[in-house]
Amino acid sequence: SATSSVSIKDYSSGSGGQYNSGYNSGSNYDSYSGNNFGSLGDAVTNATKFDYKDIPNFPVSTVMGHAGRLLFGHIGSTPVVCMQGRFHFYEGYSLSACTMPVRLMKLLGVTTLVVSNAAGGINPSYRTGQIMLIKDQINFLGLAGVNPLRGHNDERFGDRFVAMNDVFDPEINKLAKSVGEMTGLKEIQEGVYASVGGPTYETVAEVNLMRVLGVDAVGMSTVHETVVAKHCGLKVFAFSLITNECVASYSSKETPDGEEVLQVAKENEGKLKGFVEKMIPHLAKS
Ligand code: R1P
Repeated sequence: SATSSVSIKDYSSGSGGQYNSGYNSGSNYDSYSGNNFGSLGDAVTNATKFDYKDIPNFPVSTVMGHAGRLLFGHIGSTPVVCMQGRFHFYEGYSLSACTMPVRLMKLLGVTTLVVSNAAGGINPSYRTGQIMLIKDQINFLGLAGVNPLRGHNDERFGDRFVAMNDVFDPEINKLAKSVGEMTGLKEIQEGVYASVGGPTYETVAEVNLMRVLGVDAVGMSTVHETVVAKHCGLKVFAFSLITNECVASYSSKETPDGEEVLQVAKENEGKLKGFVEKMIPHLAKS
């Protein structure tokens, strides 16, 4: 999200650059993948920017808050590729189209993918504005057979079967917690992210089901991106901004809406940018 945060992913490329990006990229790039946090792109210095619509065969962002731009530049001394805007299943794209940029980053030479997202808090102790470092994920679409790796396996990227128990590194999250605290983030959480197809938000019964299942935060992205990143051997660091507290009671008068998500994302962009700027050099080293 522009936010996608700036999802930053790290890429490594053969031609020698060392990038770190919100989405992962090639020559030791870190990449961000973005969502509703467009200003994360401001962390990228001397950025060269390409609108998705000008890149041949690239999908375009159709969701508010996702600018639809690919940035190449640096954070500190680390080369990064940054996606300002990601692609979601509910936009009508297949999961393989949604995750195509992850493979592009791999081909560019990215080594580490940083993924950010806006998520609803399922854990009753979570509050709007908190950051949750992702320690594990539940792939609801995947459990139902809708997986970006379904179909022919392209051996150039990875093996047919993919271990998913070791995607998120506890040591990186430990480091991220201390880096986050140093940059002024309060009450950083660490939890389980689950993705649903969207674009509908969750019913009360679904929220309570997810609580029983051990979900801490829910969204409509990220999980399929980390699947494809793991398949092609990228390191992954992922976090959520809790943009709303999911409604778990029929007596509540609250309802989630996209404007609120964007608003909370905007209010927190500055601190997320500081966090990502501090984390990238550590990720580039690890
Ligand atoms: C819902 O408000 C939107 O915000 C989140 C959800 O997944 C959904 O797309 O976006 P990102 O996951 O792209 O941050």
